[in-house]
Amino acid sequence: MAIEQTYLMVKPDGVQRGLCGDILSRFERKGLKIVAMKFMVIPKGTAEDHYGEHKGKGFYDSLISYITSGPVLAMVLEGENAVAVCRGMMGKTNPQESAPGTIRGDFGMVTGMNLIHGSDSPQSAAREISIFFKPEELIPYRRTADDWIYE
Ligand code: DAT
Ligand code: MG
Repeated sequence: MAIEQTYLMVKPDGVQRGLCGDILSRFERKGLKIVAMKFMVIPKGTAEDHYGEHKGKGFYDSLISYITSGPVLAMVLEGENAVAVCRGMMGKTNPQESAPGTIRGDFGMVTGMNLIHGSDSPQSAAREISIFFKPEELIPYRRTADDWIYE
């Protein structure tokens, strides 16, 4: 299985509720490796670029206003099959349909406040990483714990 990078962000509700640590620790304990991280308020144009696939949908304006309403914790995580692994840990888009044990299933109540974003494919991941991070902000390093996470 290929090593992938994926773009994750704790959305403004997750930051405001003090859940950055809980959410990040789930990914760390799972075995994902932190490659980049940034605490930022997303400029409107960047949000429109990131969520371009949803332009024209009924929830688009409120989505842009929510995602730019306060700081987010943006990050790139790496691991085997990282895109699908992280999506599974996030749960379904609607937290009420997300299984217990997932981030949205454990912490969220409504779709418009679902705490976390994660890329939905390796292609989306590459696109989203390039929106939020410069190439030199992705830090390559050997993590000794990988010897005890992967066979
Ligand atoms: P996901 O975040 O699970 O990848 P998505 O890409 O379909 O979901 O949508 C992006 C975000 O837009 C989602 O996290 C919350 C919001 N959203 C999606 N569908 C919605 C809907 N039907 N009503 C309100 N907000 C919605
Ligand atoms: Mg999506």
